[in-house]
Parts: sequence; structure tokens; C-alpha cells
Amino acid sequence: MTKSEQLFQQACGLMPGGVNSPVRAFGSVGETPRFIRKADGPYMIDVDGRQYLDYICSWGPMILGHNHPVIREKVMEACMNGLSFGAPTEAEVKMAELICGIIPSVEMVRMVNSGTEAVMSAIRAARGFTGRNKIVKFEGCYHGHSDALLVKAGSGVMTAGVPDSSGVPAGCTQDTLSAVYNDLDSVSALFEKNPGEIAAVIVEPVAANMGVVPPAEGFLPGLRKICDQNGALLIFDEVITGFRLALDGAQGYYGVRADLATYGKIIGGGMPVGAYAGRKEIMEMVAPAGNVYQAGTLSGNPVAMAAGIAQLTILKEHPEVYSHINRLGEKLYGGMEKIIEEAGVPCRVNHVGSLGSLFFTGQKVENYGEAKTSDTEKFARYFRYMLDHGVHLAPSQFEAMFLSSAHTEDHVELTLELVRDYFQKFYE
Ligand code: KE4
Repeated sequence: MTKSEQLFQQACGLMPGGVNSPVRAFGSVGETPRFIRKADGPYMIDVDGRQYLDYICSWGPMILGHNHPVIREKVMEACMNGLSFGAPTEAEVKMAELICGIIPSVEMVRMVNSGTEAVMSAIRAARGFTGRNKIVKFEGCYHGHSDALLVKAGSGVMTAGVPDSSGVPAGCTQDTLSAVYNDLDSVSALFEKNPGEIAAVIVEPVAANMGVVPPAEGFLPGLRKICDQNGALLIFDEVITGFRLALDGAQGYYGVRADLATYGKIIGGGMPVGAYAGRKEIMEMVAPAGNVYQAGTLSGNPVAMAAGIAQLTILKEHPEVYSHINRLGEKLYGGMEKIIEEAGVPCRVNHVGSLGSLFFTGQKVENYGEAKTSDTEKFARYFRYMLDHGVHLAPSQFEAMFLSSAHTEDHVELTLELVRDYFQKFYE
């Protein structure tokens, strides 16, 4: 029995499913999750001493690779002054200055402790600002686990086979309307049916929780137009795309302005941080400036801020990080496309920059319904093959692959060799 197997057995008696977040349990890939002892650069090492080339990057935060020396140093420095005060600190001002300085549409920001909290709070601010209750989300998009948004959500909900979570009363989701990603008519139809009632449309500007599904040409500008025509706010959930697609995220990458944006992952540098941000007139609705209540004991925690500030500062001072990860993305996902074409297998690759997914379906994947045609059993076989050969992918068909600046061309070449081998010798 490996140490991971032992630990997982013990964990299952102590934590639901043996994990602290469902997708980590490897539920849909029929394997024992690897318990990680340490990570460095592009690698993770498990408790049995096995090394993996990592394409999860902690689900996005580790854009500079694991255990970055500068970030580690800044965190340890902050720890010397104490871990938490429950009082304002200079670090929070610095973090807010950084985010407001980087994202043109952002005039004010509130730090929270997770992406879920950021989205939940942004929705409340949008409802408070517009005085309306209804929210439009997209099937297959995942915005964290707050009640109102667990409707046809993506990510772990998809693999859990629970299209809507139990424990969520109808009252919490009656104001949540679902549209089809990349289908502007499905959004207009909701506005026609609910005139003057929709507070906001929330979208992952690149969907990455049903696998990666890029926005179709005109989709994001179309959402901007529909929201403007109907007096609704456009919320970009940039928990994954923020500071990843470009320094100024999807708003910069696609040139579409959001009224509110949510962040997480990268802004924490590996520590638990989320944020919601936008125009002053909206954000000043939030307590104590306004009467949209939201609070958090560890929001803006000085040690977490130190990690986030260090990571954002490096990203701001080193734009070459983006050209590097985007070039590697082109090589990796472009290489995968070539391999599946040569092998003549019914698979598809979607990618944007350093984000990408290999779908085990023969058809295009431009929305939730099409993503769900993927053969999750075939994905699981591919996942296990790659894991056995030292490459750790996200343990679900409906997640993304992430690259970091610690990944090199050699790592991509090695990965493509394994993918080529798999489809030539083992795929069935
Ligand atoms: P957290 O509450 O997990 O920090 O963020 C929720 C969230 C919000 N918005 C988007 C677009 C997200 O992708 C997420 C969380 N992403 C998943 C990965 N698909 C986190 C991994 C997990 O649940 O363990």
C-alpha cells in the first residue's frame, strides 16, 4: 500500500470524501489521489517520493511555478511581524493600489478570502446597486459554491453528477436564470422575459470549468451591449482568467469592459485570497461606505497580502511571463491538436493562451451541452496513463490545464511525446 493510499484511507474517515475540495478526490478518474509533500517550480513530489510535472498549478494560482523564492521570502518576512491583526494594514493599501493600477475599469476593490466569497459579494453589490434581484449565469460556468450560483454549475459539480446541489432551497435559486454559453439569443430571451428585473449577467470570459470553452467572436461584446441596453451590470468572473490571460486579464485581452470583476487564485500567490472590484459608484455601495453588507475576519490578511503583492509585482515587472506561457500554450495545445489529427481519434482541443483542455468527444465544444458529450471514461484512462508516466493533469474532463513560467519547451516536448505514445499505442 502506498503512503497516499494509506493517507487517503485515513482521510476518508475524517473528511467528506477524504478531501477538503471535491475535485481533489479523483472521483471521476478511478485513482487514489496523490498526497503531495512538496512542490518546486513545475514539479510536485508526493508522499511516496514520486515526482510529477504539474499542469494543475493549484488550479491557477502558481503562475510563477511552485515555491517561488521571492514570494516565499516575502511571506516569511511578513510572518515575522505577526500573522493577523483584524485591523487595517499598509499591505492592503498596496494590494488595492496594485489591482486598481493594473485593471483600467477598476476604481475600487474589496479583498475577501476565496473566489466563492468574491462572486457572492459581487452579486450582492450588483443587486444592491440596481435594486433588482435576478441574475443570469451560463450553464457549465462555475462561480464558487454559494447557493444562488449552484445552478447547472461547472467544475466539480459536473463530475459529481449533481447538476444542482442538494441542500440549496428553491428560494435561493429562483432568481438565478441560466443561459447557454456563446449563445447571445439565449441571453436576450431572458431579458425579454424578465424586463427590468435582471441585476447582472455573470460570465467566465473564458469558460474553464466545463473544460476550456473560449468565447465565440462577438460573444463578450454582445453581452456588454445587452447589459447596457437593459440597465444590467456585466460581471466578469476572472478568478481563473484574471492576471493569467494578460496582466489585465480578460478585460484587457478581449478589450471588453466589465462593471464588476471577481478575482482569486493568482492574486493570492498561493494563499487564500479573493477580491471583487469595479467602478467606485458600485463599490461604494459596500459597507461600511454603503449598505450592502459584507465582512471577513481574515480579509486582507497581511501574510496573504505579502504573497499576493509579491506575485502581482513580479507579473507587472516581467511581462515576458505572459509571452512565455502563451507561447508554451500554443506549442502544447497546438501539438496536441496535431497528434489527435494524426491518430484520427474523436477528440477536440480548446485553448486560450496558457489555458487548455483535451475533450474526448468528436464534436466541437462551444457550450455545456457539447462539453457533456465527452467520454469521461476515456478521459480517465488517459489521465491515469499520464499520471503513471509522471504528468499530473487536472483529475477531471471538465477542468483546465494550467501552465506556469517555470514550465519550459522541454517539459512541453516531454508531455507531447507521452500524449503521442498514448494515442498511438494505448487509446481505444
Ligand atoms: P474558490 O472559492 O474555489 O477560491 O473559487 C471559486 C471559483 C470562482 N470562479 C471561478 C471561475 C472558478 O474557477 C472558481 C474555482 N475554480 C475551481 C477549479 N475549477 C477550484 C478548484 C476546486 O474547487 O477545488
